[in-house]
Amino acid sequence: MKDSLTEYLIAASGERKVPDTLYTQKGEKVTAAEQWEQVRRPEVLALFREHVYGVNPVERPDSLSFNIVETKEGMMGGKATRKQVDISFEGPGGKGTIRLLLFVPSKQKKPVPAFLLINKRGLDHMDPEREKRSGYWPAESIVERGYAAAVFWTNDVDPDEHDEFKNGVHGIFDDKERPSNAWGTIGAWAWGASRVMDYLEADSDIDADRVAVAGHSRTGKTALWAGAVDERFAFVISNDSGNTGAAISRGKIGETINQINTKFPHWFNENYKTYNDKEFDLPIDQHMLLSLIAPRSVYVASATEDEWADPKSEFLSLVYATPVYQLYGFNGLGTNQFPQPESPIIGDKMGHHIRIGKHNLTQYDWEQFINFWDQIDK
Ligand code: GTR
Repeated sequence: MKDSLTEYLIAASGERKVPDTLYTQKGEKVTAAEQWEQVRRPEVLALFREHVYGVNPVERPDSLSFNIVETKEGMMGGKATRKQVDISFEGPGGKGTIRLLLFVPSKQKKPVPAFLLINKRGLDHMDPEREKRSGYWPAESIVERGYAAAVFWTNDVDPDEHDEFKNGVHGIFDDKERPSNAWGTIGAWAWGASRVMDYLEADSDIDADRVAVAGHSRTGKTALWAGAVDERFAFVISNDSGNTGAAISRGKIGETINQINTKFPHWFNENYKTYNDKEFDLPIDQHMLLSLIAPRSVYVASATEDEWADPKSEFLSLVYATPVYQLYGFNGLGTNQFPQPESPIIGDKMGHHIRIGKHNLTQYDWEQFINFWDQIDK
């Protein structure tokens, strides 16, 4: 295991130089966790807000309220209690509600740890009755392994369309004139995950110190940003998140910043568009996003047939984020060798696997996330 960032870069990427996370804007080298937390971490967070994901106009609104619409025991053949909770808020432009669906293992001693999925695929994938099931959100398996399974739908926060930021939480909270660093849809979804966390903290069945936030693809990007901003998430899972998710942008294959900004102009802030075809001008790269999660656990999953996301660039982010974990005495993956398919790495606060197959979130992926957390959490 190499211990300096320069050695990582040369060993893992050859020519692909990325910004060094551990130099402050004044050019001082960060050598201690305290210095990271007080000086450099806030700088890096501010850079991501300013240049990529945007600045939120609001954090937890004073109007936030929780309405437990239902608590139903005896679900999943008696193994789970189902809760449905409306998380509501109000701003100058109106009101909004996020519906949380939660299955809590019945027989286990409370509080229990939880996995929260940010679901973009719609309500078929979060059927409260469990008639429709899929590997995308295998709630039965999560509960079986002793974790609460929580999910919300991104559309409740902000529909995934470019409508000049009229609908969703943008319509509720944004000023008329949106500055060039204003939050986009991914920033809004991450905000939604934090509001769900506000509820989970208030639910005595849930161990709020052990909540994982997970997402696939566009919501994998969201999970990483949510975990970077909100330090209450103990574990952050990115599945096939690709461009502006886990993948290093400099030298990335597949989707580019230009392509993502052109096809999804509402996902990030306006400033990010100035980096179209100019990845090398960015003051950050995506390993710095993962660094913001330190010293909490982070897991990056990829798929062999997902060149658009670029598995190698996703893996490199973990390698390049390792020096920040080392400030806390954690070794990260413990390797900079890209692994064989379906040979998961359970490292020191970092996990990784590359599944055989296409861009998707599957039962196999979830089993690895749970295996990782079983080990880390003991
Ligand atoms: C693609 C997009 C990716 C990824 C994906 C998804 O069209 O280019 O960045 O987010 O959608 O969310 O499935």
